[in-house]
Amino acid sequence: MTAIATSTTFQDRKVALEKEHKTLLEQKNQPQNTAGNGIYTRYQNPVVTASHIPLNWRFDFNENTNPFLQERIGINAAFNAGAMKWNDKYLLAVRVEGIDRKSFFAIAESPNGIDNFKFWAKPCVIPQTEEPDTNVYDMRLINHEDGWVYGIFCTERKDPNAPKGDTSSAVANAGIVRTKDLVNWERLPDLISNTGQQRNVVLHPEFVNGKYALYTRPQDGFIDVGNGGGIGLGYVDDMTNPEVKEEKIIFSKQYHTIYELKNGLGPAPIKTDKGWLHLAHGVRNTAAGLRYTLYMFMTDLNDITKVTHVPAGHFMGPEGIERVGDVSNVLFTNGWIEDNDGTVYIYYASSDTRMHVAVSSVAQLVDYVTNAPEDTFISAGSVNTIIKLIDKNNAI
Ligand code: M1P
Repeated sequence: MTAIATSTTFQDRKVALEKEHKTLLEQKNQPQNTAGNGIYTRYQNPVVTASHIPLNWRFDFNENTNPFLQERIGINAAFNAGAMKWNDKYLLAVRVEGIDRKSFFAIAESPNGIDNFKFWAKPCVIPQTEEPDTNVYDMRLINHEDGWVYGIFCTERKDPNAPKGDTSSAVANAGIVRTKDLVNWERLPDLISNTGQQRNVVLHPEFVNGKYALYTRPQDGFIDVGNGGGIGLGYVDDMTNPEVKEEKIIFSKQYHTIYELKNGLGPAPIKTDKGWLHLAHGVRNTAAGLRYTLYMFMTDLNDITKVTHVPAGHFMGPEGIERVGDVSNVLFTNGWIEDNDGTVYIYYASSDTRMHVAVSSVAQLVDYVTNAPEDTFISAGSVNTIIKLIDKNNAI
């Protein structure tokens, strides 16, 4: 009797699991049904979640060794994905986080950029340096003009100088891999810099005066900025010896802004006629904890250290279900794709839990960045900016 009941359970569960998974993966995504802000359109469904992870990564499908068809390996979240178009497909290098807290990378592919994301057969195998990474996350994919696709990610290891009993403190740095096929990854040495911890390091897609240009985010700890902070820029002669000797801060954190506590670059910038479009995140502290929003700015085509335009405030902030997750009130991005027709797919994660897409275009983003008013840094200035717009509208 027991054997029959178990067998029925196994088969029924298998059919139900596969059906549920297929339905989720093949669910069509639609734009949100609102007039919106004219800058971008959010889509209704998250594009990748923990439930999108293939069933054979999680379940042992051998009835003899798993008679109850239990989930043997749990996945907690799928978020903070790098992105690129590759062989006409839209790829995300997703940060997949297991219930064991370890993050790793896996490629999910969609035919249209907005739905039907399916993971490749296996997660990415990232070779180790002499000192293994305890945790890896937030890969930026950069198709560099040298012909390699680079993956720059954060590698964390336990802080060797943490006081006895401190089992949380980590040292963060930029890990670097490169590939020609997104399957075989060559590990290069970690970034060498003299400015403390590094997260949110991004490679500029073009050479600058024959050198590789790296956007950095130097600071002493996760929250403690110490002598660092801000989005920095440094140069490297050779990515196989990635030493940044000097970093210039090109975008500082600033009092009473959405990047008051810290900031960091998102994906590699997009080149436009007007300048380099940048998407970044800014963090401020609140009574409810840290709030992460996305903002944009533009740098000069001929001098990438020069910020030419910065609209005031956030470009996207957490809304609806985006506000809730493992680390609530967080939007984070490290991937976008500029399509051949100028469409821009903005991939963003909410609350360190799931991935979403918003769709815009280079024309819309350039219009936004160059025409939305800049911050005046005081309330009276904000009022003045609004009154100017009212007067302009009244004069029509
Ligand atoms: O939890 C929010 C984010 O915190 C970090 O970002 P930052 O270093 O800019 O504060 C990262 O760990 C990121 O992965 C995470 O989403």
